[in-house]
Amino acid sequence: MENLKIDGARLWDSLMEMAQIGATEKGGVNRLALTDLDRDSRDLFRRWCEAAGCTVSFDAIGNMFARRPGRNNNLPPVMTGSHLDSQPTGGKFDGAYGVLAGLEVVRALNDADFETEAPVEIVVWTNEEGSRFAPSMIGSGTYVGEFELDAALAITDGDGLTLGGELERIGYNGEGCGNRPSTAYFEAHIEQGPILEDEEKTIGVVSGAQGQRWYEITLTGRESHAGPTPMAVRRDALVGAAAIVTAVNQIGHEFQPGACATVGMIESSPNSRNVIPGQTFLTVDFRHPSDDQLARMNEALHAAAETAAAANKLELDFKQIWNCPATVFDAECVHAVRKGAEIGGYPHMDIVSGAGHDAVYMARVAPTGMIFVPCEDGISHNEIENATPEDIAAGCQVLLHAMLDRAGGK
Ligand code: HGY
Ligand code: MN
Ligand code: MN
Repeated sequence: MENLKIDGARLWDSLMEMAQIGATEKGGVNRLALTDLDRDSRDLFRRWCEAAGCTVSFDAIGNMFARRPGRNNNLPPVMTGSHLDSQPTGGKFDGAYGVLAGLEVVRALNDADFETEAPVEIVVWTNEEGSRFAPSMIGSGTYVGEFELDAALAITDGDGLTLGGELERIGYNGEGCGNRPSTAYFEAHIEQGPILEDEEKTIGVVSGAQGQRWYEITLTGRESHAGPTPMAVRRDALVGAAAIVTAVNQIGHEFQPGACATVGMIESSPNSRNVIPGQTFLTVDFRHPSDDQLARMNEALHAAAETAAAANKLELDFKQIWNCPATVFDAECVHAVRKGAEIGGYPHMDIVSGAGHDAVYMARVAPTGMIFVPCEDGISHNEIENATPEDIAAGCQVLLHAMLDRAGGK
């Protein structure tokens, strides 16, 4: 079993071919969830899986499952996967790597005519990024019961299109959704941060992921003329939003070590240069390895928003739209990943994921582990995101070992 080898060149070629779908000028991808490009990437993945002898199905939230039979198909499958949707200015590797590493494992097992004891499944999770439809990880979250299916299907994008309607439009609305027993779930992913590169490690043995909370804040003041309206009587919604943006950054620094705090989106209306903004909308993304600290950051944000609204005579609508607590992965799966790195002779280290992943939700219903590989300068969610063929291959080799450790066979 330990002599089985993945084909790094084949994996790299598949990644580069997948990256053509939604390719951007700067070398990244723009493949938002449930767009025609997402459909095209799913179609390509499906063709490749069927050519590799898998049967492909998809559930009511569009999660795809490519199944390779084992010797005993009554056993729950060993699953691996990630996502094909990207950020609007995303990279070639975020998500697609985990999906295509899973396909490469299947291709390598086929080459070796190796029959696993338990069946193997590769998963493509719907809307992991949470960019077009918020929050993140809706496909895996619905699969494990964190989100109610009808509520998830009713989520709308910025143009008012529903997730369910878009799923039907691209033809990936299947039947049923719910976690089936799984022997184990592994996900390969680029680290999306600088630690592995700084520490000169090839493999990150991921022990878990930090917690995260998402907010939507709307401030309503009064539009009025930028000229005749005296400063003292203004109700300027953008001044209030600016105070909150500053407060978010201060909270991020205050709750070190560990906190991350980001205002990713801000909209101001009517957005005309000589009209005092009457309404602003902003999003906040908080992260921390400790749920207690996240709760305290939440209180600090609430207080800062109230103060900013009062100081500018604004109405405040403050919504926490998502709370995903910190996750610890299954010790046996973490050990299987570490063992895989040792078998491959790859320098490795334990690491906690700064990003959210579908593995975070799968950890609620199955023994789960993750494998990280470095990305150049730790940059991700950016079109210049890059990784080396050698690291990409190493992570996939470790994935193969870890999956076989759980799936058995010969
Ligand atoms: O936001 C995240 O951590 C992930 O990239 N969706
Ligand atoms: Mn990802
Ligand atoms: Mn991402």
